[in-house]
Amino acid sequence: MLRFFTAGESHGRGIFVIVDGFPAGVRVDLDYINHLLRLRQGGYGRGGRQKIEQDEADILSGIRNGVTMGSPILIAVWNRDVRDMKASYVPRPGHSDLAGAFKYGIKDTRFISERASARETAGRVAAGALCELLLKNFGIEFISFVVEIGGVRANVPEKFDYDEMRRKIEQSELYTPDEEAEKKMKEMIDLARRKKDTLGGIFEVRVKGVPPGLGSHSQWDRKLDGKIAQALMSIQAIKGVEIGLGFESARRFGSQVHDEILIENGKIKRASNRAGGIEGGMSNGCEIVVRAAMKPISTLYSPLRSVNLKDMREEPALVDRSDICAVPAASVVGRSAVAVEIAKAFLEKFGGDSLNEIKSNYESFLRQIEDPSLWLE
Ligand code: EPS
Repeated sequence: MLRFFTAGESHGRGIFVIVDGFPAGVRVDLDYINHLLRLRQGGYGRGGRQKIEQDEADILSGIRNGVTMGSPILIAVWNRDVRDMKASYVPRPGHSDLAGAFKYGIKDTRFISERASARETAGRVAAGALCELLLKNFGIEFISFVVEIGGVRANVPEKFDYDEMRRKIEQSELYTPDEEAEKKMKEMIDLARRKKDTLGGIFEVRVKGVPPGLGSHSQWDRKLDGKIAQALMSIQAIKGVEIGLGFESARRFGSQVHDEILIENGKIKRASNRAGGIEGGMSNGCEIVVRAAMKPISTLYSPLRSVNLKDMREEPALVDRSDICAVPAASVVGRSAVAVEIAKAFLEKFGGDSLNEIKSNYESFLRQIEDPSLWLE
């Protein structure tokens, strides 16, 4: 079973991730991991912290001669801004501060926020990058981009070439393919900065090359859409997830929602992909399309009303260095979260201890699905 855990605090020594159950024999491209880590740090609207940090994966175990060993992989992303943050007693509305203070009976909210900080997502991106490297061996590719910031929507083509799209997104300061929308989004972020406010938005993750049959219809906790939703909802500041048409499917007739099944050159095809690649909790062979909504960052330079937990008097919330908008960064984290879930489901279906074993299981499954004469009747 593939799983991962992170450890570390925002201003502690670093962020650490242990990836356990990762198969042996996968070549690890460190530049690929570091590229995604640096993408996570970027995006217009990020705060001062990212000028200090230069996130890089320091692989401490599980890899020999550039190849995974099948043993736990420990990766450290060392922090540069290491310091003992001064105590803070005034919780920020929207942050973990007050809920954590109640939960632990602690007035100094740093005990909570140091761990709750989205800096932790550096570990998730390292884990996701490893999973992407595994899945590349099977032609599975990931991409993510920003589709909305502060109410400004990007125009995104339904179908696109992943390499071309990746180039476009990585050239954009907001990781969005629509240049016109990008200008307006930047204006909204500038406005938020002037107003000492923050902004959220929506990102999309797509996955191509996923074979049908990942996940399961048979039990609630094995459904692929449920697992992806949980992984995305667990990312700091994410408030909503949709798959395929998502909420829009609730507004349409069934005939405008479901994807017709056709036969083309003897092969099964779908007329559309409104389901976003998942039906009945299983991948159906179409591209996976997922979106997540991020709320605005909760540290405001013009703070909201709050209460000082030391003297129990009203006082404006803590003002700390923060981001105006971190939706581009969240799009990279979301992509990683989806990569981990697809890798887990992939290994559950084709699992083995080594890449070669997984390959032979995968190829035998492909032979089966391509030849319906082999199916039970
Ligand atoms: C983050 C680092 C943090 C914040 C952000 C994410 O750095 P600092 O707190 O030192 O400015 O920029 O964390 C939050 C938004 C939060 O609410 O905690 C990072 O590396 O992603």
